[in-house]
Amino acid sequence: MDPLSAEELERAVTIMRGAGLLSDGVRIVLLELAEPDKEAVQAYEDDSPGGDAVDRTAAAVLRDSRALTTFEVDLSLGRGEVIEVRERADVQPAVTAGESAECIELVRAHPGFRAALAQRGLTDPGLVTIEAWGIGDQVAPAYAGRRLVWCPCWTRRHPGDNPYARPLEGVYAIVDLDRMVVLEIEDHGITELAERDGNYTPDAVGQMRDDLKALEIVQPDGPSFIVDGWSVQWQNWALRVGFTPREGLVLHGIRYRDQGRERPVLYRASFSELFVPYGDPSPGCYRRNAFDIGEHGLGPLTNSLELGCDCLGTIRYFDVVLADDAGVPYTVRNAICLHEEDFGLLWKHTDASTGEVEVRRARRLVISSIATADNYEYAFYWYLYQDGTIECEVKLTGIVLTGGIADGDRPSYGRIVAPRVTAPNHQHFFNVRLDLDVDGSKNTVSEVHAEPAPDDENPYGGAFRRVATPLRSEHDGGQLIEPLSGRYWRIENPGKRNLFGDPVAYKLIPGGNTGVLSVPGSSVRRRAEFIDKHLWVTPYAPDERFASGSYPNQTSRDTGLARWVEQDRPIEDADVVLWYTFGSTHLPRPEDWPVMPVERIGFLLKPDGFFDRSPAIDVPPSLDSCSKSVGDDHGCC
Ligand SMILES: [Cu+2]
Repeated sequence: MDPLSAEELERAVTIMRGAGLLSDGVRIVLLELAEPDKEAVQAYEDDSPGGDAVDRTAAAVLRDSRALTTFEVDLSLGRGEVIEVRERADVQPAVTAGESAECIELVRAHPGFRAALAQRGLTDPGLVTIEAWGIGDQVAPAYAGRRLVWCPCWTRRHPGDNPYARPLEGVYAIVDLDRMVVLEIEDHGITELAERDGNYTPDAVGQMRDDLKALEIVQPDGPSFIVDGWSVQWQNWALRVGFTPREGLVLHGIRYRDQGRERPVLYRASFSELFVPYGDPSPGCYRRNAFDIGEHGLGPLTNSLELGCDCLGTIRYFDVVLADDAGVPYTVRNAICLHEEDFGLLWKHTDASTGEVEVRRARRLVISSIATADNYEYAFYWYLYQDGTIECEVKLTGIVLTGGIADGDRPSYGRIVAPRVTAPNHQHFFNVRLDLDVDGSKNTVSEVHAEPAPDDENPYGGAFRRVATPLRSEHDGGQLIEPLSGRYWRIENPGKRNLFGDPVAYKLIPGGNTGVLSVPGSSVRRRAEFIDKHLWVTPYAPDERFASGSYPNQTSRDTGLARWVEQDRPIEDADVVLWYTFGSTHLPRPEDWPVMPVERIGFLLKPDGFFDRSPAIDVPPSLDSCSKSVGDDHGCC
């Protein structure tokens, strides 16, 4: 499960070159480990072969810009040969970083674009920020079948200025990436440029507040985790950290050691899509519907994290290696951060009769990675807790996307965040693929909520009960949140019983979430059907990895979850995969400018009869000798 190393990436490129697959005009869109099939992994673990070499295989997606087609390649690194090549003439793979960079310079040099700049009094195209966005399916018929992006832009006065403070409202380029030509410069008329800089560095902000005292995280005995290669142990948890160019951070084989036995919980967890539709019908916004994972991939967007800034305390970083679209490996240093955090209270009770107090502090293991998608930052966090809980959280920050607006106008579909600068309404939808194996692969998912007892059992009117309904096939698996009834989903193993004779289980508890605001039949809804439901449940299938299908770029219809579940396959007592969609409706605020303080959303996986009692009961009391009481004479603890 280890991500491909630099040597393996180079070897994969050599194999493909040797097979004549990398002729001029061919770009490597994706090159990653082809993970061994789940059954093979479980058989390998069961056999404990003691270090027998397993053939490492890789998968690549190639775009041939001359033949105008796409190839999927499977290759064996061990045997040094191509296993299979499949032509996919029906898809547009993700846009590579190389294509984006070339396209942006092409637009910058284009005479029509320079003329549009000149009309706005701009003489230095070098100061213009240009972005290459997936165009979706809202394109002129003349462009059908072409590999396209569209390019909005902004300008700055100095190279160090906030790149989004001066939108060039109304000027958009459309580029054919295969032929690498500008097809069109759209010019919807001049909107006066914003005056203010919107800069946010300490220099630009000026006086920094001066009343913050040092707050240091000290772990004099080192961290409580053990790392061996990509495998991690912490408290009773064990897992493998992974990373793919498309999904970014991936977690494998999460297990919990319970009374000497390692019990599986989650076979694989990953972000399968991140979709951001904008809710403004203006020429600068109606095409802004970004599939950040499917159209670009999180890998190339991943930050090199900085010690003491992004992550505080005793940190173990993981570097990752990716290949650019020419097949040259490059390293993202400190791409994944592993550390522990104090998390306040774990449990407490004061015995009122004796005054005896037992209190425990909570610690959590944090595994995180941060991606910059143009203006926005997405920080992805997985937390493991001492009480058996797994939490997934996304922190959204960065710069809200901006458009220009004339003095005196008020935006109908956004908010003014600075003079002549508007931030349009939008939604962020994340889909997390959770291949749960709760104490084994055969699991059943139930919808659970609470409701008042029936009248004949409810003489005092206050009785309420838990109602659980098993989801039997994929059609049942399509579920929405229902906060008022406390709906959650229970993933149980019918073959494993707890002390009380009940099937052991975990439950998926929704956190902040939202519904969809674009109307049925719209481009947004057709292309991203996975946002129609908060939960989807499918039987495990190795090639079903992405909620919006393998190739959402330029689709007219979602080819992922919504199509797969049409089979209505059985999901009871099966190796199930849960796909949880959670979103945030972002109606921007002036306080989001110039850089947005983090917004948090996520969900929990909590044991629900998985253990026979609280697994956190054996956490020892702590006495932190560094803590001190100030402002009075009372000591601590
Ligand atoms: Cu937002």
